[in-house]
Amino acid sequence: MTEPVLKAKPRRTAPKLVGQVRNLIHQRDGVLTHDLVRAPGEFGLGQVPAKLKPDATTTMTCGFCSTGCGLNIHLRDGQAVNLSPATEYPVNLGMACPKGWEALNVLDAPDRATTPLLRGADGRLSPTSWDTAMSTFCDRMQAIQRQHGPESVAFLSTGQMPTEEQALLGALAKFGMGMVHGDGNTRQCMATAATAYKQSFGYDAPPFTYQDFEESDVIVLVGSNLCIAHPIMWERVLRNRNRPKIIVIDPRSTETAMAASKHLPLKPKGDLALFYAIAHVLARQGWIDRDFLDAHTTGYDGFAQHLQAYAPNAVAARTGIAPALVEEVADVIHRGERVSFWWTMGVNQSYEGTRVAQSLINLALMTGNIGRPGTGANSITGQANAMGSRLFSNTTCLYGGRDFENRADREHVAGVLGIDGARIPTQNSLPYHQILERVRAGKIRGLWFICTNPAHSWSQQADARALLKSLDFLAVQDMYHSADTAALADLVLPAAGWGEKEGTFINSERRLGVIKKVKQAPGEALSDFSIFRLIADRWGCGEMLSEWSSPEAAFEILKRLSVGTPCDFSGIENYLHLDRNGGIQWPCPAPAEGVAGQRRLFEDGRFYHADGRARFLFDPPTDMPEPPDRDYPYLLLTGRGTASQWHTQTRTSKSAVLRKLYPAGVYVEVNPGDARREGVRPQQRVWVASRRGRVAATAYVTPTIRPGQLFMPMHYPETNRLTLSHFDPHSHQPSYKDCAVRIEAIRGAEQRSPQKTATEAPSVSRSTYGD
Ligand SMILES: Nc1nc2c(c(=O)[nH]1)N[C@H]1C(S)=C(S)[C@@H](COP(=O)(O)OP(=O)(O)OC[C@H]3O[C@@H](n4cnc5c(=O)[nH]c(N)nc54)[C@H](O)[C@@H]3O)O[C@H]1N2
Ligand SMILES: Nc1nc2c(c(=O)[nH]1)N[C@H]1C(S)=C(S)[C@@H](COP(=O)(O)OP(=O)(O)OC[C@H]3O[C@@H](n4cnc5c(=O)[nH]c(N)nc54)[C@H](O)[C@@H]3O)O[C@H]1N2
Ligand code: SF4
Ligand SMILES: [Mo]
Repeated sequence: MTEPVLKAKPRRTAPKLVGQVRNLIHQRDGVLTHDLVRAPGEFGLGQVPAKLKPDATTTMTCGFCSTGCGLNIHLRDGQAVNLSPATEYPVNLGMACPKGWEALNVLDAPDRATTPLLRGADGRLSPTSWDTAMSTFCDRMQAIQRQHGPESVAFLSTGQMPTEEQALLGALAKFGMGMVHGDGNTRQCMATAATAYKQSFGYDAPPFTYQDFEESDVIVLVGSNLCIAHPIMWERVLRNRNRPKIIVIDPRSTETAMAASKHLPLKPKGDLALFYAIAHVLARQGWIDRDFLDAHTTGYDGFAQHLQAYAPNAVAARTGIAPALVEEVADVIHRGERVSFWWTMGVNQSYEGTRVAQSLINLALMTGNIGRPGTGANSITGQANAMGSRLFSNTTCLYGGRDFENRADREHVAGVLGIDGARIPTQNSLPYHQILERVRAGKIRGLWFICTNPAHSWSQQADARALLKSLDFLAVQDMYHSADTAALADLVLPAAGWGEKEGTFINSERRLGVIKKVKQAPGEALSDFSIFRLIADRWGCGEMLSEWSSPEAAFEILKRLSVGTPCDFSGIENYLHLDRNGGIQWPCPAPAEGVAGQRRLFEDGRFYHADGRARFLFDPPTDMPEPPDRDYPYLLLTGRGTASQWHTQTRTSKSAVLRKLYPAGVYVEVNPGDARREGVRPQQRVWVASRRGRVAATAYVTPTIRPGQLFMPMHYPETNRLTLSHFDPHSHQPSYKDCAVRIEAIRGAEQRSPQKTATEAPSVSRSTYGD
């Protein structure tokens, strides 16, 4: 875990050269030798480096992706010294990806925020006390509200904090501080799946359990690069003993596509037409489950009518998939006994993503592939606690999937919390992009970002940054003062990260898992939970939130809030209960006895709409708002680059090990034919330009990208300078994976400036804007 020492220095005390040489050759002791000594680790760990031998271990959930692997933390004197994947944890069964292995190391970094930072009259951020930070935060936010009304300040949070912190923030901001608008980075990520499920099933409920990866005989992966984005879920696929047919639907020949039985390299955004065409064949052949449709769904007949226009040959131009291949895939789905459909950002991040997600839900419903082992219409979540934020952050819904605009829901929540119902806003929050539009209109003037880094991750960066800079007050709560958004802030609040605080996460299969404090946060950094409590006290609403005294106390409140909703987890006694069971999936109503370790939803065919039936929802495909044209002839795809990079890289760039596993600077993948035509050689520096900006990148010439398309990973700040801000009309999720660009080789001096190596560039998340 610690960085290997590569060179052993000869002892300076050696008196003579000959002694030094002898020592060099025969040295039996030294830094390196010490580092290599191993010892029985005990606690079932096998051998471990002797100097990291633990005196205790504890298990907690990983803090990066939504897989939610269990990690065994090795402790010495109560502090984490090392970790290894937990063999008994039902999610990962002893496996972890590079990020999990390095999770502790990214906590120690020179750019950790260790004190609050306040922008002074000189325009610079300087350290300040918590006391000043709190009074500044409250005074400035309150002054804006006094002048411009309660709706003039808003917050934007995250799927990467424990549910307890998300929920306390939701109560503080909306019931305490009087904010109406608050959204999160979950909008960039999961809003489409959440909306699709709500409309189709009546509740935001991914139905699967990871065991389904092992039980299917047909696995359809849509817009999901599981091998690098969810490597341990992919490992679960590899454990499947049914020799499953794996069908990958992705414009690129991704790592996952290469490992599939069949890859459909569809034209970007050809999904809706393709899934309607597959459904058309199923309907035409009578390959449907009539009994299931009659008993458990509504709207199939209208859907069947809609499908008539989507014969495979009628949509081939739009999908780029030969009709025979569509027939073949329909046949595979028909023959499969346990067919599961999985999707991730290739679906969610689309201007028509909600309907695409529902076109997959429709396929599962019409073939009766739901509620049985190895089946389902399954959205894979992204961030460690995306599911917690979807249900309990008080952003897109009132706690537990309730509705701000429903009086009974508000009164219920007020009753559970023992607060005055009038404190609960009567309207839903604006979605993220409309909050930014209100900033543009001068109506929102104070913003508070918590655990998200939009100055890198939001689309159309020049515009996004201009909006952030136009604010009267920008507060950023982050682990690292170097985070791109923190660098623009008026006030930076230093936060403890994963491993430095307590709480629970909800993973992709609805499993609640615990995280624990196994390390001291650096300097004066505080857990987000403590920061929210400090703000509550200073704002004057501490009393109202007095029951939220600790994460575990907040967990008790959440249990009460979950009662009466599909995600009822009031049967979970406490953190220890989660710990003993390797996490517990919702629902888990009280009493918990008899609740199985692995569960999927809808086994009884009852969905969450009042009539118990799932809905068929559909619309015709719409046109891409910015298709390639003469000036910008390529379509830019974006997404994850490697298993070792996390989002805006504030965390993963801090690990020397991870830095060796990915390219240091931004690159663009170009098809060999296109490269030839554009005169671009492998590794050459190129300009990639869209209508919104131009960035320099290194060309990776590769046949994994189709002609006419380019791919850039989202982990580099350059990528979102090119993307176009446009959104799904139902979910308001950004469509990050389609905009028109052009590419040209850089000529002259700049071409010769070599790319820095990974180790020379410790932080790629730093902006190169020069602002
Ligand atoms: N290593 C690593 N793992 C991660 C993350 C990370 O940053 N790094 N982030 C986590 C998070 S928050 C998320 S949301 C997930 C994302 O996980 P994924 O969604 O699997 O990752 P992406 O690469 O964004 O997108 C998946 C694929 O969509 C394809 N795609 C683009 N356009 C289309 C289209 O029109 N149709 C179809 N069918 N496919 C298309 C892209 O080519 C890409 O291969 O990963 C999680 N895991
Ligand atoms: N072009 C393009 N853009 C994309 C995507 C894409 O595919 N293409 N994907 C989108 C998706 S799916 C997502 S999820 C977003 C992710 O976008 P972001 O949320 O902006 O990305 P992160 O780098 O995860 O930012 C998290 C921030 O929180 C900080 N942090 C970490 N832990 C803690 C904590 O415990 N407390 C506090 N206070 N701070 C903490 C980190 O240092 C970091 O600055 O990006 C989106 N942007
Ligand atoms: S797969 Fe996800 S949860 Fe598992 S170790 Fe890797 S980052 Fe952590
Ligand atoms: Mo995400």
